[in-house]
Amino acid sequence: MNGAQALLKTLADAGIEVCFTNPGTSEMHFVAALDSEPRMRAVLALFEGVATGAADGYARMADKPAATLLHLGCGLGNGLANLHNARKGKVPVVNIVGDHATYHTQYDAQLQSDIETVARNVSPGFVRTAQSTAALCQDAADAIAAARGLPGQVATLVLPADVSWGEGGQPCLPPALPAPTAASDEAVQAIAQAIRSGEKTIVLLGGHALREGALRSAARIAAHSGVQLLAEVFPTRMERGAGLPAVERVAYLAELAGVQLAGARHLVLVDAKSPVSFFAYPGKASDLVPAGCTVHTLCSPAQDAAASLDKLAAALGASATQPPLALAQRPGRPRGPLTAPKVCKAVGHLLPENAILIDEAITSGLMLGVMTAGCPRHDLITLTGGAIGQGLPNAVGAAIACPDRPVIALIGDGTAMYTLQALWSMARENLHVVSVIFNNASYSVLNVELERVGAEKAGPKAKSQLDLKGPVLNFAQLAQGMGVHAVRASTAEDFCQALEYALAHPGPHLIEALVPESLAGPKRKVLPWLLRALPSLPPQVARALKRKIAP
Ligand SMILES: Cc1ncc(C[n+]2csc(CCOP(=O)(O)OP(=O)(O)O)c2C)c(N)n1
Ligand SMILES: [Mg+2]
Repeated sequence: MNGAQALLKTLADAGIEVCFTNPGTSEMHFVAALDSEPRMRAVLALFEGVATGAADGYARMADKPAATLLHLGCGLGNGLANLHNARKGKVPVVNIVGDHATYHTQYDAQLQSDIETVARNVSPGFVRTAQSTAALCQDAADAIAAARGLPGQVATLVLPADVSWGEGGQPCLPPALPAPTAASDEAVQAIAQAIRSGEKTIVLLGGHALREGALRSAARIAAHSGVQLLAEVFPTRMERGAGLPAVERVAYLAELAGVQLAGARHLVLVDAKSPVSFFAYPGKASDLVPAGCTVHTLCSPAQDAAASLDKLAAALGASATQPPLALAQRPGRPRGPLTAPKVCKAVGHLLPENAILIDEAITSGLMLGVMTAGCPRHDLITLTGGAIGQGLPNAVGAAIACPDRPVIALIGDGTAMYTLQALWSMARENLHVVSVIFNNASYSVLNVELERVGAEKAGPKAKSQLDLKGPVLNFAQLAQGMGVHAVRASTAEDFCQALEYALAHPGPHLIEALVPESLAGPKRKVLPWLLRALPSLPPQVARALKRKIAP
């Protein structure tokens, strides 16, 4: 066996079944070896950001890593943003980057670059360059173990061409999956005591605490002890819908998050990070924990969130409490000229059982949460690292991980253009993905941010950096050019019909929703004022306002 063949066997033996590739010459032996390993599915992406985002989406839904195959430092660089999103989401990825043959690097050929330096940013826990064919599979086993460790991470294995083509590869098995531990007795007791004090307590759920088992335990605790539950702002994967506990997410806008967290004396972190503002703004706090609030950690992302919450529930005597669950209810069928909230309403009206919903709709998705709260149960995937261009690639990976589940990806027009090539992979693999692109011809959120940051009055040059009006994109045509069935909709009736058709016909579809900006004109002007006013309003009024702006 050569190195590449042994590497593929090692990956497959470890249960890694999919490799998202964008190869070059230095990866040719790996590519050639793909046919020697029938257990490995290879999925070509036409841009590295699609390959890495697909690996991210796959692992979120399969709960195990996929591999990537990228071309040297430049290919890795192209894939970096979505590896960043995976890193922030603690998603396992075995990231394989081909390199020149070991003896070739001294010549500083055209594609020579410092791959490890690029990789360390997204792969801080594991970057290794394989040095010999004989040791390659041990390196691979170590990378697999690192990727699916506690918590999951991106592990980068750099694969020099001569290590790949050399003879004498020896497949090996990675160690067994690690078993996470539950919260310590001390942590459970201290938190139970804080909750029993009766002081206002918020339990912040993140990571695996947003899966069914943990959600139910958390909801029992909330119903029994009167604590409030919140979910982290951008979940890696959240199970929700009718029959599951409904948990409100921390708002993206720091001022709104401030309203949600106001008055808390205890904040309990369950596989979650203490909340911070997405960006810094002049004169505003970065740390969102209110003054006088003590932060407790029930369990870290390396621990078992569900078991930890069970332990806490037992300590509080809440194990048998029946928590309230989201009722089955859908919004009505929207009518009239299409708007972004009506698209969200249509999705809520029609969302099928067991769907995977990917939200990268930016300002157009403000109503998505409320509109789908009572839908049949589904998984929600969000933009964990803030690097846009995640959603369409995630949809590719999610659909490959869950071939029997419909995937609906809601994507902003600006965002869609980062990794639009994902559509081609959807067509090629015949994936049942409905991509909904909100064409509002704007980087709308940046127009909001421009008002919020208090920058100098924007002139035409500044404004032109944030609008997509000339030329207006035609996503239906772009999708058709990549082999995806696509239509444009400018009325709610047309949109609903297109969504019904797409859901009923397996395979990739794109619906281009022609919508006005959700936050434009007077709404956009008044928003910064409202946000600034929030801290001085009575809590009831502030909460009502929060629900109005971002329900
Ligand atoms: C990799 C990356 N580049 C740039 C940005 C900055 N950014 C955030 S949102 C956004 C525009 C989003 O526009 P669109 O998808 O059309 O959504 P809309 O704001 O119109 O709702 C940009 C460029 C980012 N977050 N990540
Ligand atoms: Mg837009």
